[in-house]
Amino acid sequence: MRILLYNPDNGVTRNFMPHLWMFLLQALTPPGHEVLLIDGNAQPMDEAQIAQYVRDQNIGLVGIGAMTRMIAKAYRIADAIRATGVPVVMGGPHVTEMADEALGRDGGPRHADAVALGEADQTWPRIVDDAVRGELKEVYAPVDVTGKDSKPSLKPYPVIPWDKIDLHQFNLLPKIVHPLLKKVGEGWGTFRIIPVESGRGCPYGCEFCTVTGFFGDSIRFRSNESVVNELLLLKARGRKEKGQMAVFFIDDNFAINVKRTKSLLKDIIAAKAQVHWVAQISANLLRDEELVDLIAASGGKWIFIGMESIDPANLKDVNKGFNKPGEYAAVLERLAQRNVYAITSFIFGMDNDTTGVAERTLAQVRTWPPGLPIFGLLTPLPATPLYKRLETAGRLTRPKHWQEFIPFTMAHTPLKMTIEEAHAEVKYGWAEAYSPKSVAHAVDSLDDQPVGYRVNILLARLCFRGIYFPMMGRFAWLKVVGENRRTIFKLAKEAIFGRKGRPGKSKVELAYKDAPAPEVSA
Ligand code: B12
Ligand code: SF4
Repeated sequence: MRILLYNPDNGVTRNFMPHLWMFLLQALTPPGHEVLLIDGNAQPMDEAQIAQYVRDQNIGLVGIGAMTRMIAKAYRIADAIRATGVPVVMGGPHVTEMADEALGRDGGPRHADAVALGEADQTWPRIVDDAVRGELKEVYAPVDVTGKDSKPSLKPYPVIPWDKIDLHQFNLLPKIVHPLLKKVGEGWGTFRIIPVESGRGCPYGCEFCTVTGFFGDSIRFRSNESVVNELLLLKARGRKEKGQMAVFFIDDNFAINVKRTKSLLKDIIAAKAQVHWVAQISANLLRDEELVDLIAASGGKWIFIGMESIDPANLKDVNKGFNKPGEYAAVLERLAQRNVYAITSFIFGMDNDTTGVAERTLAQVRTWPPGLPIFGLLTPLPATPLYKRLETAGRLTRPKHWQEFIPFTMAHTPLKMTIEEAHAEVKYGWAEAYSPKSVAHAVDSLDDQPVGYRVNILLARLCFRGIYFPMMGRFAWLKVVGENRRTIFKLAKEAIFGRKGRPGKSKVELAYKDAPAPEVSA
């Protein structure tokens, strides 16, 4: 049977990396089937086009996965496919919580023939077998033989054949920057970020987060060997294609078990499996100097930190009191000393936020090492404790906000400002943090660093801008380049003609001088 796995586009901007679930389910598909993948972010298709594709390719089963914010698009696509007579199975965090909605059991229209609840590693082969026999059930739940909810172990973990998968749709480099990058160094033909998981689960239970409910609070890890082998495969492919192959460890909290993370990072270094990587780690776990040394030595470049707020009262409200705003600066300095920088994520519209929260936050951000601040609005995702609290308090203004997804728009009333004021705060945050002046400031603050680091922060800033300000088309990119031309020309000049004086080696490079460096340094 030919199976299509489809992930809808997010409707705002191009995703910077493919979705792991598609490659994972492809690897877990029983032999004898052909699995095709379409990521709507890389290959946009409307309902008519996808229906035509399904007919032309003689597809027998379609699997669709989506987060809450893409679910309306996912349902429209599913409806178009089902109209061709091909069955659709849906999975992922949204339909796990809202299975009745997908199956039309809540009084609304039906969008899916079957729904896979939770982690589908073990149920997917069953779904495929049932589809072949034409006996799809409505609901597939991961349960053990006694019927109890069971979470798949990540040992063993399937080999995802990254050396063979067609990745051309995921090259992140716009052609316009190729001349500049060629000057930066060898190996800049392509730049891809590949999702890799080393573990699942987070016990922290922040009020707005789906993860603790979805993956459970029992943390599961892959073996170090399995992760290292995956990195070696990716590294070999990057080298073969003379391109950059970076990794996003998509674990919700990559250092949730610090001892195990250190052991993994040491094994990566020992196996010379370093690639440049990004991971999500909560600030409280970054107090450990040895961990941060190992992050840098194993190729860690960017750490995503869910700071959420600089106000302890807000953090306590959302059950994230383990975040201590007083230590944010020290954490970021500790990383920056090792040339590791942070993606700092903030949420506005929290219950203790008042107008001016964006400027108050930015005033702190400006005193930190340069990074990539991002701003969002508190969003009640289905089945989270936050959703239940706001529903009980009668504060939801759009209880089914996902049915009409509007980017950066609140679905409940904040306590100390209006919805419009909260929207204005997010807009201000993005506009200020990514203004040409702020971009130039971030690049200049790395004046003592090699040009590669400075180009790195420039490109990252320009790309991240696109999370809020749509930058899909060529014109939008040209406009951004035009606005930042001074900084771009300055760096281009530096890359071509060089600069006086070379910065010395950082403390970490000296400490780990015997550790092999990542293949190509950014
Ligand atoms: C990586 C990631 C991203 C990436 C993008 C996605 C990508 N390209 O991978 C980035 C960093 C861009 C991102 C951004 C956002 N993310 Co995000 N992200 C994740 C993260 C950390 C990992 C996803 C992953 O690969 N997991 C591992 C795979 C194996 O798990 P999985 O995707 O759930 O798939 C399994 C099952 O769900 C199931 N399954 C999934 N799909 C399908 C389909 C079929 C047919 C079947 C049978 C089964 C199935 O089988 C898989 C194997 O068991 C998750 C949290 C998490 N741990 O999952 C959050 C998560 C998915 N993100 C979330 C959110 C809210 C966001 C943002 C909206 C945040 C924000 N406020 O801006 C943005 C929006 C992104 C966008 N622009 O569209 C929420 C979604 C909650 C929800 N109800 O939708 C999650 C769960 C985190 C959370 N805090 O709650 N995210
Ligand atoms: S630490 Fe992150 S993954 Fe864990 S519950 Fe909180 S927001 Fe979710």
